[in-house]
Amino acid sequence: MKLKTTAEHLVSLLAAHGVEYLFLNPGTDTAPVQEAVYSLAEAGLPAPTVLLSTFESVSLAAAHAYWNMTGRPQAVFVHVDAGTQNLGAMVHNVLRGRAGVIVIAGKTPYGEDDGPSGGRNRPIQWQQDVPDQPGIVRGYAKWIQEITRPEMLDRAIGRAVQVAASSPAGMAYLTVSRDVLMDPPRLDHSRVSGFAVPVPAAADKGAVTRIATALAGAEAPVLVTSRAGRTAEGFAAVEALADLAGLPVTGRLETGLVNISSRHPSNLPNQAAAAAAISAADVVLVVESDVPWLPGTVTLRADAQVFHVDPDPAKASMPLWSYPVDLAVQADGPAALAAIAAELKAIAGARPEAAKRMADRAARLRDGAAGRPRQEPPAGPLTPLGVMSALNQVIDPEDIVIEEAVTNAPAVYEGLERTRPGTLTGSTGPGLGWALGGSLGVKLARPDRRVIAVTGDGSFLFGVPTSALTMAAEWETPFLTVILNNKGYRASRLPVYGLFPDGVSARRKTAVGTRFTSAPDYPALAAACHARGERVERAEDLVPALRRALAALDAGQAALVECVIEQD
Ligand SMILES: Cc1ncc(C[n+]2csc(CCOP(=O)(O)OP(=O)(O)O)c2C)c(N)n1
Ligand SMILES: [Mg+2]
Repeated sequence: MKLKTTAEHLVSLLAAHGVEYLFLNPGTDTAPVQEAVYSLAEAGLPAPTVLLSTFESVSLAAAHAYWNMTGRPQAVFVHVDAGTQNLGAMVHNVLRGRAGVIVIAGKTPYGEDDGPSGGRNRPIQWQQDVPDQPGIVRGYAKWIQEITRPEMLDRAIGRAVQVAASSPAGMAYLTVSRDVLMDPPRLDHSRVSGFAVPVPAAADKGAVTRIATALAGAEAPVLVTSRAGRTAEGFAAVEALADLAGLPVTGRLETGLVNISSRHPSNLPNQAAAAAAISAADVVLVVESDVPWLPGTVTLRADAQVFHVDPDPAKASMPLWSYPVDLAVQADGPAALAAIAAELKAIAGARPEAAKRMADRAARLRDGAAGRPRQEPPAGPLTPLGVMSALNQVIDPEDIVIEEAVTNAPAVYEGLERTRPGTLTGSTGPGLGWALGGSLGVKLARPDRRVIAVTGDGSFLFGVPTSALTMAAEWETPFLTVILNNKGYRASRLPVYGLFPDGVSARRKTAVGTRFTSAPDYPALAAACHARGERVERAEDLVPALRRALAALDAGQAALVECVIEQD
């Protein structure tokens, strides 16, 4: 088949660059793309699978989660400026989560004709002509390009994939107008090769030696990481270094990933333990963490040495970032950890006293390990930790949990067993409403696994649940949502008490704008969207309810379990 339109060329190029999914919310701008998908299919030519998105933020979270699972960027097609605006806070999560994603937005046509060239023929196409459509995402996108001519398309798509996937990964934002999409394609010099994604940087040899030497000589070192476990190799490298150096590991401050098994003796299960370990440390190794500790909870030792390894240790996207760092190393975290472990092994081989010190530390960690999470009473009112105990009883080690539990995130980290890489993921960003779309993306990437979102009730509502659950049915990507329903925004109430301990709100034991007095009937909402829903109020009822929900998942239906929790 000879390609007829630039839209056909666009869709072909996405497939040629390995984009498997095109999350599409169509509008007048996308007609050539919609036609291209069918025409390529009829000609037997490859195209990404198109999945209908009924809300843009949900599909962007899905693409972000797909990246978390695979390291492969997917494409989200949105309708001009309005669709771009509906990407909402998920754009921020992509930035902070360093997720490689491609967003393509239509742009209103340049031409003013009513003919076949795709020009303007509806009033909205003048209204859509805004001065700075990419400005909507400018503070967050890694790279922005407007496709103004058919002959630039191959480079625009090649660059988009290349830039999105290169470390630190991020969003490539493209705009393309309907009349350009209708133009005949320029295939004469079109190429898909030569857009190499840079190999992640290895750490400088001298820096690796300095860090390994410091760890070998340290009295109380600690490893702080938020993302080193993002790959199976990184997870293995964290555990290998922890075993070798007898290092406590903290990676629990930012919402996110499992970096070390919750059963590993080095795992620091909560923020208090993390803050204590960092305050006591003479060597602090920070690997891929944006917020290694809260200054208000940690006082570094005067003699502490801080090493910082990150693909972007300068944190250029954060105007104020002033953690004290003695040696900053620009490198891929997982690779650097493996190199540090290899160097440390060599040092241990050459210096028996260092080997003994590290082995003693590892033994002390094993002796002092908290062991399995605290078990909650099996009956009575539900508590967040009780929900985790119940989940531990019913989910498999390979099931994948998405965490958006906000003030109950510590209960997830402390109470939920996650022992394998990639089995806990999240937005690692500040925009709530990620978990439902994220679950869709995880399920697409890992169709063989069960996917379980643990969310606050507020976060569930931010996730556009009617769209997300409908999309789960449409895409055949069922997931289970466990709502920790404390009837509102606890995270927005506690700071009022914190800043005004003797204030009116604290005295009234409530704060404006934080209580849901007319919350939805969550199981009914689920039922309206093809999902199985259940409400649970007592601990003894939760395990059977979760089992019923998981059975629905196994039968291909999304499920929701609302856990009613009384919290201040
Ligand atoms: C998109 C977005 N809007 C608003 C906020 C501010 N915010 C942070 S936490 C929170 C409340 C979350 O409520 P819920 O998920 O029920 O968790 P809880 O605080 O009850 O633990 C809000 C509104 C945000 N982070 N993201
Ligand atoms: Mg809540």
